[in-house]
Amino acid sequence: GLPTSLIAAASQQHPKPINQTFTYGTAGLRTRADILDSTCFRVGLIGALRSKKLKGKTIGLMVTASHNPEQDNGVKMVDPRGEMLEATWEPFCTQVANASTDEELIASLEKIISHFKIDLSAPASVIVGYDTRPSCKQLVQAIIDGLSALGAHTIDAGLKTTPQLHYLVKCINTEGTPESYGEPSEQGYYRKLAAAFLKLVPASSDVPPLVVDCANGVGAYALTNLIKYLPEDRIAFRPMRTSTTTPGALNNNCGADYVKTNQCLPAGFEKENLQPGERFCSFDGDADRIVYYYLTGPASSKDSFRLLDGDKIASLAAGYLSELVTAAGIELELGCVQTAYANGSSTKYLKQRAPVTCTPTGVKHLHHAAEAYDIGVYFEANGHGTVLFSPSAQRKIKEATPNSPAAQTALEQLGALVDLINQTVGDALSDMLLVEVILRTRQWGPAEWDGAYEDLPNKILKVNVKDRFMFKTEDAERRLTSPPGLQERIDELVGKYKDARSFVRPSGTEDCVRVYAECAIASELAPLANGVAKLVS
Ligand code: 16G
Ligand code: ZN
Repeated sequence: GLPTSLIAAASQQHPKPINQTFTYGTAGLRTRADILDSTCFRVGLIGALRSKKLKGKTIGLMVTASHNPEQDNGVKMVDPRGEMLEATWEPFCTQVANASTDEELIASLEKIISHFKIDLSAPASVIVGYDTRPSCKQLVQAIIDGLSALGAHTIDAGLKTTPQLHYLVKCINTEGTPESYGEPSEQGYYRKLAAAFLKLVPASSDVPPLVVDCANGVGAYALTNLIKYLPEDRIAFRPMRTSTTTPGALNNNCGADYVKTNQCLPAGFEKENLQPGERFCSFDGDADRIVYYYLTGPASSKDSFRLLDGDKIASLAAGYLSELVTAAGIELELGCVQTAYANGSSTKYLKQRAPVTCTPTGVKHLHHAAEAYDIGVYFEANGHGTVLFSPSAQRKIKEATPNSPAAQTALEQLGALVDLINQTVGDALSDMLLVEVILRTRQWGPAEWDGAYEDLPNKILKVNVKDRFMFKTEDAERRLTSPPGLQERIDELVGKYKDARSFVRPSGTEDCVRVYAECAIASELAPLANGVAKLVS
């Protein structure tokens, strides 16, 4: 049975704050860092059980609160194939996190053990990574205390981006098998990405450096390291917002979320002598999201700013990949996956080229839907996304006999792309290299890329409500089923605007409801969005 006295003794060191409730949601468990200690200890316990359930396969725990403020933190679990925790475990995690006494804690663990028929004598192995937040060190110690209480083998991965941790988990579990995903080390990650990139881009070029806003987060470390593996004559970078130890700097007025939400440059960029036509991109705080942007005129003018968000990346990637598949002369179905937040113009553009699925928000939904295709391109508008190649697609790419030199080249490029693109989760570094490959190959600047379609003016508003759990959705979050009558009122309002669309959903990460609105005429956007927000509040 469980070592109950050991667990209780360890739990004394990590008391649960009273009157706090935690929920394992789309971002794992996430809240203010100063109330997260007990939760991290308990996630350590659960992590050990999850690994035991999987007969000692290594699972991952990542400590990060991504794009959220520096004083927040969170922890999420990574399954052995580098994917998000199996959803059936989420409510159990919530229960364990909320147990208010040691007896309740033990009982909630027993419940997991009996529900999932876990053999406690099985080994457990857990790898832990964390971002640059000052609270991480202490929270990681709490996790390790939880893991130790159940005797789990613990690997401290140190400072990592979220996608690097996903990569490591997958590598460890496939090491020495025919499905080996790569060398299970941070160096192995850079080597894999760099080797694939260098296969894909021509030797020399006079492309100006890519300006990278690292959000003052762990992406700054990762980019600095990655650069060592990429000769400057193949790709040059100008890293910005790399102050990872300046208190309060993380995600502050910079980063992918700031740029996407405010649809403007990171604060202060206008003083950086940035030129129209140059490529800029922003990572988020744990480097699993990326958005691009560029200027059409002086940085001081807000009208010069052009955003190339997750939807634009999806359109670029889908267009390029489908051409390669055709050129390679192989039969592979390419499909795209978006959420309701995808700009209507992007959906229209993609639908003319490939099947498109819409899923609820959250990577696990998109990832799962993308697995239905041979090549599944999934992106959230906020810049989280990747491309999945099914096992059979990977086999076809490897084993096909090319019927022309052009087909041979296309097959080689597809093979390199399988390695370049992080197959476990959206990855800012990997996605950045993918975009750079495509732009080089097409000899496009950002304006040519942007030319694919014109975004509809759009806006997301945050609305504070009494109880966000009253808001229930259907049809991939595009329609409300509750509160009763509200959807009809939204429909009526939306009907008054040209090419308008709006939806309302409860946030999975914050205590609020979000309103999305888009329409054809820019001046109508504010009245539409505010009108819907008013109906909601
Ligand atoms: C989480 C999700 C992200 C989603 C966001 C929506 C993962 C790993 N992350 O950060 O994909 O866009 O939540 O937040 O699934 P919201 O529910 O607060 O709008
Ligand atoms: Zn993130």
